[in-house]
Amino acid sequence: MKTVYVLKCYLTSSEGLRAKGVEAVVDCVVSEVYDGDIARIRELVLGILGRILAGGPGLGELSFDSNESIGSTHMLYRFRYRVDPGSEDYIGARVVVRGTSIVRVLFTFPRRLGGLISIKEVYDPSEELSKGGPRENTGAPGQVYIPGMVIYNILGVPRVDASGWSLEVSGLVSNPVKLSLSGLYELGVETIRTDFHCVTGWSVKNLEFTGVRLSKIVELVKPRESVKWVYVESLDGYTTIFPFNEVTRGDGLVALEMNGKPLDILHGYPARLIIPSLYGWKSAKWVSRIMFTDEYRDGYWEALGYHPRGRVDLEERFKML
Ligand SMILES: Nc1nc2c(c(=O)[nH]1)N[C@H]1C(S)=C(S)[C@@H](COP(=O)(O)O)O[C@H]1N2
Ligand SMILES: [Mo]
Repeated sequence: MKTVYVLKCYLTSSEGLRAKGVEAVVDCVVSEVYDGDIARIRELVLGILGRILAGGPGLGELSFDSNESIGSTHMLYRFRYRVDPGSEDYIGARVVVRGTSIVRVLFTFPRRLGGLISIKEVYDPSEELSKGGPRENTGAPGQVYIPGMVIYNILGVPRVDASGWSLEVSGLVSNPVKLSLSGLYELGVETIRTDFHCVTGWSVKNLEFTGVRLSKIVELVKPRESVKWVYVESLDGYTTIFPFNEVTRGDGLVALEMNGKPLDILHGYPARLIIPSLYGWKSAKWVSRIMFTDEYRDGYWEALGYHPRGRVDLEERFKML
């Protein structure tokens, strides 16, 4: 048996994952050649489990769950590991393949198995983000254009009462605000036409969104010098994060309308983010809170290995470090 080369493992989680029964995620960076032999993936998953579980892997059972492509460059394989084959509890394993390399293996732990984790280190995005300057004219590498947006609601569609809803904008700012729907309109709305790109590989051309520019909201709340990140929370418990400078230089929107009509509930009514330069998971629907902060923390998909920034032009699908 070949020895497993694990570069590093991180411990993480998010509110939304907890709501789905995942208490913690262990995210391991690996660098392994993959020649298409699924046995190699199984061997690797078991090998890493042996390293990260306090007390070793034991005599559990690893079973294949599903796989799919992520863009034209990546594959994602999902497995389950039952520590005790007699129990329903399992550790989920997500294996990220990029071209001919296995680059990441992530493990999701339910609460009852959280005690088995021996990893404590947390991910630091700063090195990763030192790459990549101004926007590249590369288009959307690895994407396929389709006629309309695929609707996602990983945590369900929340019940929304727009009259009671407000968007809190807070954190390290001198003027925190709570904006109602009419309050947002009073700030002044603009209409943009943009392509939209989901990290799984689909894109839609030329969509029309109307809303308040994020740069306008920045002017209003006045973030402190130390702000580096924008952390976003939604009514359904969804969270995401992106660098502050993507907001100040970009064309991001708190969108209230799509094609001249209020957003459909399925597309995030009453308000969602639209950040055209970043993959779609950063464009949180049913947004309820925008927090300016100096500290990085994983949102829902970031905790499952997705990139802290997610720039489309640089094809930042998964974390690399
Ligand atoms: N609250 C919430 N926002 C979300 C998601 C979600 O599941 N819940 N999915 C994200 C992903 S992965 C994508 S690609 C886009 C899809 O937007 P749509 O559902 O309006 O097509 O929404 C993003 N925002
Ligand atoms: Mo997505």
